[in-house]
Amino acid sequence: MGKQSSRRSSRHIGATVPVALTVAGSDCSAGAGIQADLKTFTALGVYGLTAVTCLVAEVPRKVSRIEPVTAGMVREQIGVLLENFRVGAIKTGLLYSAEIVCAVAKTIQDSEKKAARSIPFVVDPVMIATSGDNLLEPGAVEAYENNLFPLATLITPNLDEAALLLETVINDRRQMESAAKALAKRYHASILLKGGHLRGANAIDLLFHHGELTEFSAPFVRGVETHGTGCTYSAAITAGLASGFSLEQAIKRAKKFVTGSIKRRFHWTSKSSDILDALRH
Ligand code: PXL
Repeated sequence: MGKQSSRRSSRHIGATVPVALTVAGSDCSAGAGIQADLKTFTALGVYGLTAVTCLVAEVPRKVSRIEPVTAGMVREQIGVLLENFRVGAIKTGLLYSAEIVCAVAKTIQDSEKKAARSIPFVVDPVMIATSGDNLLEPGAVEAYENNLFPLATLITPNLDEAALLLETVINDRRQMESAAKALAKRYHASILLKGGHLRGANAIDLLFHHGELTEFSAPFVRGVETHGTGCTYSAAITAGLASGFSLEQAIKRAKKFVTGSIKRRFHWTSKSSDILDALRH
C-alpha cells in the first residue's frame, strides 16, 4: 500500500492542506449552498473544491428561480476533481433532480473504484428551503434512496426531511431516537438527525453510528431567523473528516462552529440600506 499510495499522491494537487469537495447548488445570496460550504471549509483550514449542480436565484425568505446544470457537466466537474486532487472528504447539498442525484452517485462510485479507495461521504439530503420552498423535483427522493444513500458515510436530515423519508411525524426526543435508528437501519449508514426545529432550551442532534446513540447539544439561539445552517453544519463535518477527525469529533467541532456562526450572525433585512448598515457594524 505504502509504495502505491505515495506514487498516487504525488500525482495529486494539494498535498499539504486537507481538501474537501462539495457537490451542491449555488445560492446567489451566499448564505447557503456552495457559497456557505466554501466559506466553512476556508474557516476550518480546508481547501474547498466545488461541483455546481444548479443555480438558485434567491434571498433568505424567497426562492425566485432554480435552473439545473446538465447532468453531464455535473459528472465532468466531479470526475476531473477526483482525478486530480487528493480529496479527503465529499459532501452533497442541493442536487435538484433525480438525474443529477444518479449522476453524482455513479461518478463518485466510478472514481472510487478507479482509485481503489473510498472517501468519507456526507449526504445532506436538502429537500426544502427554510423559507418553505420545495427545492427538489419529483422523483429525486427515490433516487436518493436507491442510489446515493447506499454510498453515504453519514446522512444529515433535519426533522422535516427525516419525517418525509419515514412518512411519520417527529415531535419529541423519543420520536427522534426511533427515527434516527430507523433511518440507519433502512439506509445502512450513520445518521445525524438534527433536532433544531424542536425549539427546546437546547438544539439537540442525535447521531446513530455503529449501533450507538450519541447526543450533541448546544443552547438554542433564540429569536434568530436562519438561512444555510444545515449547509454550514454538513460542510463543517466534511471539513473535519477531511482533516482526519473521527466522525464524533468532526460533529462535535462542527456543532460548535455552527452555534458560533449563528451567534455572530449577519443581520438580514430586505432593504439594501439596512444591509449596508449591518455591514458597517
Ligand atoms: O438551505 C438549503 C439550501 C441548500 N442549497 C441551496 C439553497 C438552499 C436554500 O435555499 O439555495 C443552493
